[in-house]
Amino acid sequence: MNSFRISLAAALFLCLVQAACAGNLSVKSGQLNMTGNLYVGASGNALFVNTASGLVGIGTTSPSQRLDVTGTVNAYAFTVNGSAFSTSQWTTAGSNIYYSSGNVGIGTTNPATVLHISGPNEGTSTYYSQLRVDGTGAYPWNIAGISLNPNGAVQSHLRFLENGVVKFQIRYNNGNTQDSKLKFYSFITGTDMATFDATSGYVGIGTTSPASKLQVSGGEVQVGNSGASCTSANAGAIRWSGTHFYGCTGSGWAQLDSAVYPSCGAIKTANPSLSDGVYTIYPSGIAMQVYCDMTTLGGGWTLVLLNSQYSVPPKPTWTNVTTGNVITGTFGSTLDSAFDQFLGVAYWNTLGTQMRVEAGSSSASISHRARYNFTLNSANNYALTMTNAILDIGSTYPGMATYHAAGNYQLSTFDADHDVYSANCANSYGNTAWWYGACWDGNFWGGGESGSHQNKPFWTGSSADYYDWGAIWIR
Ligand SMILES: [Ca+2]
Repeated sequence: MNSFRISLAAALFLCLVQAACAGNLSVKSGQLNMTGNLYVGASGNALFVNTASGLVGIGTTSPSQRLDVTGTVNAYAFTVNGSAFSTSQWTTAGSNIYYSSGNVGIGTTNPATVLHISGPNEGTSTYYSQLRVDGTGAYPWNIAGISLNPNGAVQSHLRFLENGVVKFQIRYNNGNTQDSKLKFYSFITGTDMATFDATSGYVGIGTTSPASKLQVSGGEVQVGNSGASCTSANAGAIRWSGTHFYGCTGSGWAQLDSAVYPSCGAIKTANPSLSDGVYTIYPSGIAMQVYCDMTTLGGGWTLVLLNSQYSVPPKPTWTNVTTGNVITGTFGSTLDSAFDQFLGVAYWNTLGTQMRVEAGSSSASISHRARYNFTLNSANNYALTMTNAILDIGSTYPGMATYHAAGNYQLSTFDADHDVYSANCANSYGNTAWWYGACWDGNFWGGGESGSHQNKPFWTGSSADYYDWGAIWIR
């Protein structure tokens, strides 16, 4: 079959005038007939008709469909087999579209839920992969929100997953149980960890049935300190500050717990205006009554040893002299002729770093007073170290420092001989406890009840330098 590549007008002219195409193109009964292909346009593709196959091309001379258009088609409408043409699975309903026969994936080809978003939807770390809901227009339409609306009054929830595994859930109602509670459920522990009762407004932590505005079960409530002032606005607030609880009364912070101080010095620091007397301290966490000198040399002195009655001195066992508080007589606020005391040496280092040693005819009439920095070495049977001497009253230093501490002698009791004497010095001196060497020079228990020495505190030596009253303090 021959083909012509001419313009339509030229073909018609040739046929009509020269009958040159009589075999391929003819006009019969007003109808133009062509047996070859039709090429229109300079390139022959403005319109192409393959008369053998019936395929029509626009913009192409190689149509593969009944109508093949290389370019854009503009039309009012298309129909397919008589129905409106559509390539979308979305269905149009008025101005709405919907899809109800499967899941929709955004960023995933395998949506696991009705709507499944995967990947960085904004492509930046600012937005991560998140569902964003904007509110537009004026109030109330500018409110952005997400509504969870289960079928009936059953559970609705937000779930938090880790690599596809559910870890945590915030849910309203519990499965099909309509309890009107918002619960914070952990899939890790399998429990509801916190509950907000939407009916009562009560909040429970560790309980799903809070009986108060806030109930915490199975654990502690820990509070801190913001430093806020206490006013009527925050009356009832509780805080922990330093080592104590405080409650806001509306006008100030009041301490709620009883004071717990390790020493008279700590009490003095917290309460500078207190006077001398008996106080309770907690040198090892256990309550212990001691006498505190709150005035001398700035106050804050804990009495650890007193010989004021020289009749029946304390005779502590080793256990008592280390962790006890041995008292003879009547302990109280009177320091003269009332009681003798030997507070356990295990506490001495916790009471302070300075030792004050003094002796005289009474607490009001001191003849000697010396101060030292001191330590007791518990690993060496509480051997005594006294340094940095300060003489406040008198002109001599106590034998306690010049002999017993200087010799680094250990503490001995009648049942624990740590002295350097062949026998036990404590047995020789009324079963009293002291840092005996062989045996003493300035022993605050004197001869004990042995009768060979005064049963009084000796400042130095063992002959004449004794007094009716002697005390050791620590700050
Ligand atoms: Ca001995």
